[in-house]
Amino acid sequence: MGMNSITSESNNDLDEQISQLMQCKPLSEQQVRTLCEKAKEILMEESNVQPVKSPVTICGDIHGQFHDLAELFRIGGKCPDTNYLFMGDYVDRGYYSVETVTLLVALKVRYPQRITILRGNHESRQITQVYGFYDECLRKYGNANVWKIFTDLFDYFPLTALLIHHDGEKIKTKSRSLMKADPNGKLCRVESEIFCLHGGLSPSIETLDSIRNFDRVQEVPHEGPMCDLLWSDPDDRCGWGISPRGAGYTFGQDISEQFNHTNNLKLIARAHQLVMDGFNWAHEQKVVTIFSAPNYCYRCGNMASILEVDDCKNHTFIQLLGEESPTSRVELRITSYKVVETLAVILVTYSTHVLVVVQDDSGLESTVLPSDGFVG
Ligand SMILES: [Mn+2]
Repeated sequence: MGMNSITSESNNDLDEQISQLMQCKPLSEQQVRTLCEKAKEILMEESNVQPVKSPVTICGDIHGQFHDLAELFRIGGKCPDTNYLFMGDYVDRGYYSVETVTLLVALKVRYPQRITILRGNHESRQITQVYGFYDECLRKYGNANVWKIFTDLFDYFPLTALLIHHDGEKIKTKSRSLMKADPNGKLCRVESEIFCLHGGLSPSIETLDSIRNFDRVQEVPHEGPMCDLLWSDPDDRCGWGISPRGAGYTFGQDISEQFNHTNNLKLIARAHQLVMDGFNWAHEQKVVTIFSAPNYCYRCGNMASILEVDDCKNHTFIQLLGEESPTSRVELRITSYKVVETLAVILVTYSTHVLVVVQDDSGLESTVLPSDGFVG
């Protein structure tokens, strides 16, 4: 008896709720309330720059397209067998914001170390009243309570994540011998690699530390650094520009290069923009956009993608077609960027919805950690 039996009982309940949600059946208001109370406890302990270990699969906008999210899990692997990092915009636009966001929050509560859910600009009281989540809650629950519960929870979602190379026990084992050779243990440090967030950079933010320092538990403001992280977009023009969205900024390659250099980053991974292939490189591969809602709004005809980052820092884009995509194309779209001869293009045909997996070297893999030389 005691803690263990309570925990396993609550896990049983959660497992039942997750399998109900997987069938696209919403929870009751009381279940949502209890779930979100637990989620708040977990999320409030996370950082504004939440550390995430590889291997992990990075996903962009979902926007209430529940059946496409279910397909994403079928192709990408179930949580917790696969670790996930979602970069926001779970709600609005699609018909199943309630089921989508409830499932992701339930997975977060059940497997807090296996899934990270960042905040997007749609995880906001103001935006969800315009673009669908509020109305959907009214329709499905008969009142706005569930909308209130979720939008209160959104204030606790972390704003960004830092994907760190995970060498776990290898490093620990190695560090003993390394400590002899190098008492400072410099070779054992964890390397920062990929900075993940929904929108983009801010003229008020130079370092990751400045992000760590502000109080994120509030509605997304109309301006300022927190707003910019959720609203900004990369642009072909240099410097900062006024965003046509009316919030955030556009930022050029010079800005991305400076930010990555200052913070020892290889790549900024972000979501927020519809891209037809599901992913899109910018700024000479300093920035990548990942969008995970195929056939966005059930009519855009775009592919979706997710990015798998493995232990060895290989990164692989998996492209997905929506279940309701107007296209039935099964042609191979090999969107390779500087695919190098040492890496195979992996072809995957799990279902009619999947086209191609491209193994893309593009610099990341060529970065070798000092510790790599000691493997084996
Ligand atoms: Mn967005």
